[in-house]
Amino acid sequence: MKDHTVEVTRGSESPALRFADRFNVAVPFIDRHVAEGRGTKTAIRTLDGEEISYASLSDSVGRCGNALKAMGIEPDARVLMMVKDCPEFFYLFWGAIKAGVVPVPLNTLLRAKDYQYMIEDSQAAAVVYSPEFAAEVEPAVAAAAHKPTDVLLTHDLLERFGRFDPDLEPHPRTAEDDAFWLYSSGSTGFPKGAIHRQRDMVVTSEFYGVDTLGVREDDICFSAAKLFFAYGLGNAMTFPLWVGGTAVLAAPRPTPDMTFEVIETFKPTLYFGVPTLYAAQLAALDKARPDLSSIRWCVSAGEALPADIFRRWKERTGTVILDGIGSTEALHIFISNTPGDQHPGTSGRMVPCYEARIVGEDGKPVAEGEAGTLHIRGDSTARAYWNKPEKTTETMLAEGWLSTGDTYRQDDDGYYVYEGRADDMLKVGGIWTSPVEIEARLIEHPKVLEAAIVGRADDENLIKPEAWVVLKEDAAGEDQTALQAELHEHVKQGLAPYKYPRWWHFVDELPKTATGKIQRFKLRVSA
Ligand code: 3UK
Repeated sequence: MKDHTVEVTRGSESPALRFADRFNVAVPFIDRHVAEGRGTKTAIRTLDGEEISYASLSDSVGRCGNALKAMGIEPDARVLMMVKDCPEFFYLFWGAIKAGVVPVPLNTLLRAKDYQYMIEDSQAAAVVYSPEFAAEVEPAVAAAAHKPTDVLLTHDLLERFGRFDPDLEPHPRTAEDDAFWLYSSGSTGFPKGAIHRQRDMVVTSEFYGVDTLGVREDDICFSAAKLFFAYGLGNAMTFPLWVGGTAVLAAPRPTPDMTFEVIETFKPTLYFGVPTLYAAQLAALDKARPDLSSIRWCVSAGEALPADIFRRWKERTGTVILDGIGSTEALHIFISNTPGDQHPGTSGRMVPCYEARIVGEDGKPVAEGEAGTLHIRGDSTARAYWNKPEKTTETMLAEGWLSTGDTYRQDDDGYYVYEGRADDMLKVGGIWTSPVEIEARLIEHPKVLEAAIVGRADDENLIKPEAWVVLKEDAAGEDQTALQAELHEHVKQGLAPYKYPRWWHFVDELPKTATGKIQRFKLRVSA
């Protein structure tokens, strides 16, 4: 087989991939299109009016890889990316991979102390960021005990481009070698770097992208979920690049107005959102009448899509939302509704190439129809968490199984039904939120003695943080409305903006176990 190629065999039952012995994944995703005659085709369009062809993309990727090499960044070293959705994200991500460097896209909504942790944990060789995030990135770099060799803005990296050759020999890799990391939040609130291999993006693009969703060369993909999120990375980067389609990138925060404007302007054929946004868009559709007719399929992931939103969306727009569950560790969606088979209120069925089992507390498969923890197996799952051997053992099980930490059951027709998280983490707007982290921030306030955060469903049936607060004695008599405003501001100042509690309760004490652990499940039921 020719170097850096992959063969796809689609039998009647088990589609299979075969990789060349020497395989750098930047070649089939980027360079292949020029070789296949797609050089002049548009790979990326942006809200700012940029149009990037496949030939230009391939050149910029090569230049960027050469720039990293010239900076002295060695193969296997990590480059942290706090980069907004823009073409430079593609150049840096793929340039790094082509040069054998490991890109690590980070959530751009985080705060300095989160970035400091990630700089130290990853021992990053370089940090590249968009100017919009300077106020959080710069103090993080200054405070970090580990000093990256290079810290630079995306446009500084670009300025260096002119000086570099677009031709870059792909660093020799195999399909099994590491390619990139994505940080995922854990129940302690400490992020864990999930290590993904060269083959993983090929697996998700073929089996979810092409096989399940039906992505094709004439598709225009728009993802409201940003590229730093494994969901957005697949939707707006790997899927269109795999088939030679077009990605539409928009940096601003995804609101109903922004997403409707992008859809009307760029006429995407595939649209990817999260349940919270679909709910907000539905509310906005009471007044606005955007033309959404370009869309062939809508996709939802990140948290469960309430059946009611599915129905109202279909009624209003005439398009169908395909809900599917994915994770950072699996890279993309592994159980899904499909164009030919939708069951609202369920996550659907297995994506080809993945297997699932539902196990009880004893680790053994439950009886048919019973709920338990979902384990999955497939070729795109992260091989380990960086530097977290215990978390790796807990999550990446024997024989390739991955524990999702989600509680699932199969209904009578075999569709997978989501029943919630096994632990206390909450998903807010599709993003993992640790109750412990919000509690810790609340406790920093001089008037707060103790705090507990639980998830509570709002009117749209979407989860938001709810706070139970025990005040210090001298604050106990104060006006609760004023206190609430003060604490709200305090949380918003210290944490990513989506993490503030939407409901507040001031109580005399919190329910605790004998060993002093807060019993959050008791607060969840008493709301
Ligand atoms: C939850 C869902 C019910 C579930 C993701 C698509 O969300 C993604 O990755 P994360 O690592 O979170 C994973 C966890 O989120 N979840 C995701 N989708 C659904 N729960 N229904 C759903 N449809 O708890 C899961 O374990 O942030 C989603 C593609 C790639 C992704 N990384």
